[in-house]
Amino acid sequence: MLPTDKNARLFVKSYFTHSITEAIEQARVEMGPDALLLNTRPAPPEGAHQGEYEVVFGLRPGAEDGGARAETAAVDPVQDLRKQMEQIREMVSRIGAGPVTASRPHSVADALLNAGIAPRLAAEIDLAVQQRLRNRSAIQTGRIKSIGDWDPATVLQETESEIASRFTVLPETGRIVALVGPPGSGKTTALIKLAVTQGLAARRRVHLISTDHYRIAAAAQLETYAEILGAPFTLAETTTALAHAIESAPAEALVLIDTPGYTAVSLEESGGDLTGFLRSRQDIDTHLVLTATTRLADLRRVVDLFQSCLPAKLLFTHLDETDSTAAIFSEAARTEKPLSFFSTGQVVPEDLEPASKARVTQSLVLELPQPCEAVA
Ligand SMILES: Nc1nc2c(ncn2[C@@H]2O[C@H](COP(=O)(O)OP(=O)(O)OP(=O)(O)O)[C@@H](O)[C@H]2O)c(=O)[nH]1
Ligand SMILES: [Mg+2]
Repeated sequence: MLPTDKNARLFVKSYFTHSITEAIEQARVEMGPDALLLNTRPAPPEGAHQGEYEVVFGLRPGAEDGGARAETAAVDPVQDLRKQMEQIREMVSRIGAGPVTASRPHSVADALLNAGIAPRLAAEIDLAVQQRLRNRSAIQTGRIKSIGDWDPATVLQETESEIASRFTVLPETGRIVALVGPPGSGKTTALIKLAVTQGLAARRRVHLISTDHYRIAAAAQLETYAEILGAPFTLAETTTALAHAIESAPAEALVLIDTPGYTAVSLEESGGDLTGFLRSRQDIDTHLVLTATTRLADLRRVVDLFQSCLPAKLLFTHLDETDSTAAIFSEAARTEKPLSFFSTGQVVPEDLEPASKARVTQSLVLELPQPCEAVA
């Protein structure tokens, strides 16, 4: 027997699943085609081990047998059901009789999940988009329109606005900048690009510092660039030398600090001094350099690892190698750190652009397959 919500006069049951589509399939099998989808929300902590979503379904008493009993009831069952649906209005949508396929998203959340956005974030955006549509219909018509009645363009527009509201961009640098990040993420290349675009192109003096004394070639790479740019270069082997190099740069100069690529192991073994230094120097604008092609779970791990440096911003590279901005958006939203610059290739200095909301949201919205079906 299903639990009953006496006020709504519905049997109510929550499904904890990894996708809303999965919950709909389960509810159709267990509760039959008359089950009503009442609500979706991120699963509370006690249910989260079963799935990221709590999807709530309701079933009118007597409808468990597929509605056969409802047709013979004394009260007009259709009218009764309509009344209840009016009461809970926009939250209620009926599960269609057609087959549910995994490739056909049934909610904004499913579409965002398909696009690669973190599950909890996708569910939160879904709820926020529903709220936006409720507000919109209340303002426009004085009544709340069922969410399934909205045209796809409006749903898409509200989804894009909601995505844009969940992250920030700050495409600028402080006077003293450090780039940190995992090996090969593009720190040195981005540093040179910044030296040109933020320094020399703005007729500003630039001072380059490398702290990568572990690999001769790494420091030599930066030193060569410094020579080409006509900028002073210092190899700082200790944090004391680093502090001295920063202090000895001219007061108006843009100081750019390159760091070694750290893994979890090397960061623990040899990165402690540098991370402690960066943490203690709030006047240093530290950007965490990340590859846009990294799998979301790995990206999250790297971001958490480099939290020891207290980075102020995220700088993404390799945007030329992926059409997806889902990982960029997911981490920018999760960490609430602004996006600073995007590296879009190997060419110095051209392949660097200021981070923009449009670049992130437009790619994401393009990935939403059938927004018209998103809130069916
Ligand atoms: N396609 C592409 N390649 C890039 C981008 N940024 C950097 N690269 C390339 O990636 C490689 C590594 O770049 P580096 O700047 O040396 O990376 P790093 O983070 O300094 O590397 P380590 O110092 O070894 O940790 C080089 O071949 C770069 O040309 C980018 O945005 N797109
Ligand atoms: Mg490097």
